[in-house]
Amino acid sequence: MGHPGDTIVAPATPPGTGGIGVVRISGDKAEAIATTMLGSLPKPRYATHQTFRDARGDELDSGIALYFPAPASFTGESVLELHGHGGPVVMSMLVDAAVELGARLAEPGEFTKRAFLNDKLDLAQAEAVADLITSGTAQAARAALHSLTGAFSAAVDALGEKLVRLRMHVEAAIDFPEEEIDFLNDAQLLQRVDECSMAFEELQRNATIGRVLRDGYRVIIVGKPNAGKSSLMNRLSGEDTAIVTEVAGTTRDVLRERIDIDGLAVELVDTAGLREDPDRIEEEGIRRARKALASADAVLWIQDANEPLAKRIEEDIPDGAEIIVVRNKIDETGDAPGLVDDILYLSAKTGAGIDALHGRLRRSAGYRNLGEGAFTTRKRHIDALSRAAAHFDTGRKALEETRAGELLAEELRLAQEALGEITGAVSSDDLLGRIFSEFCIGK
Ligand SMILES: Nc1nc2c(ncn2[C@@H]2O[C@H](COP(=O)(O)OP(=O)(O)OP(=O)(O)O)[C@@H](O)[C@H]2O)c(=O)[nH]1
Ligand SMILES: [Mg+2]
Repeated sequence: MGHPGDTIVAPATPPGTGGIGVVRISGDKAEAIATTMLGSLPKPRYATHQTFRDARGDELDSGIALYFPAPASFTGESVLELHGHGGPVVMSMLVDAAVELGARLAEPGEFTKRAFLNDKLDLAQAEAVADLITSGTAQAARAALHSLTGAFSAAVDALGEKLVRLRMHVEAAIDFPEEEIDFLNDAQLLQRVDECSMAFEELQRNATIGRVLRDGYRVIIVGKPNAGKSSLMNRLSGEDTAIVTEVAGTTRDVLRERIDIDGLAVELVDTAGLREDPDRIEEEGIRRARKALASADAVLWIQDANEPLAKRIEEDIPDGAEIIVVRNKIDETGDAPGLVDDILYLSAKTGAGIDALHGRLRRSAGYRNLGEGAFTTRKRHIDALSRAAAHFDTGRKALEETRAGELLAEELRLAQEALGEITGAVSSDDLLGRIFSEFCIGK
């Protein structure tokens, strides 16, 4: 990454032709570049129609110029936006002119990074900028926007706040035993512990849904050769992506397809049939199938309904991934389509029972619980949150089992640190400041 003092420039609109193309310049030199390229500095935050010129005064384009003096801009630095005609040549001439005047080409994400460094956005919000831009469904876009406007960060901060209060309480008990109050037996303390527990659970639940909104719900189709895995993949995606034959062992690689079930983004993965005596190629396919399984949110375990019901899957299914048993080929057996005793009866061939499968997938994705307030999250956030929760649980046990206040305080500190990684916000001076101002200890 470059020096933060640099002035950076880049097209803000995608490459190619379009009605309008925007070049954005951010940094100390934005003002001087604006003055040279426009002839005068535009009134801040007003759209001004102007001719864009290079350092020698040659005309490059004309359009709307917008100037945002620091710190009231996206990056927190002075920003100049040139809205010109959207052609690649015009764009590169504008960028070259800015470079000639002392700017350098921006690195990927550098505008947003600067916004973070200048406290315009926290880390989770900065990530949401990218998630909003790349969102695959309208639902995901709305959720990313909520993260961008701080809904997720606020939830993380609210949990962090609860942890801080609990820790202040515990540390007071440790540091000032002469206060004659048994803090560790205090009903208020135990209540705070419970509140934190519940807040962790709720945030973890919502964050998991948020991860699915962003990445899509990963559904892995597994089963014996010829059960109809590839047929189901094609039926669900409406495409003929996977080869279907009556030969057992047709699929030998992992096939992925993105589908949209009423706004729920699903990444569907077809795999090689799992069996005992595969040939060399199939063996590699099975190895890949097992690897794909490790990242599953849900597993569709396809069985041929002509065969007896198998009840135990031998593969390793990751924690938390739901197994949905599917009995396929009911057009041959005459079973009724739909969900019976949590087993899904369908026919990939005729499409009977596919609606029920959609509903079942939405249910296991927790999709029906998505309120207006849903936000997007990333694996990084989920991981940090799980680490924070693990520290909290360890601390809680230490309190419950051995009344070990010191251990609880230390685990709470580690939990906060892990949470702070999400928004990029933790500082222990900050914590000390709060302890003394709120508790007035040492008066
Ligand atoms: N009657 C009937 N046949 C089906 C159905 N689904 C799949 N088949 C047939 O079953 C055979 C195997 O289907 P595939 O989709 O290739 O099965 P697969 O599980 O992907 O098989 P491998 O890739 O070899 O592991 C083909 O001949 C399909 O036409 C169904 O719902 N009804
Ligand atoms: Mg197949």
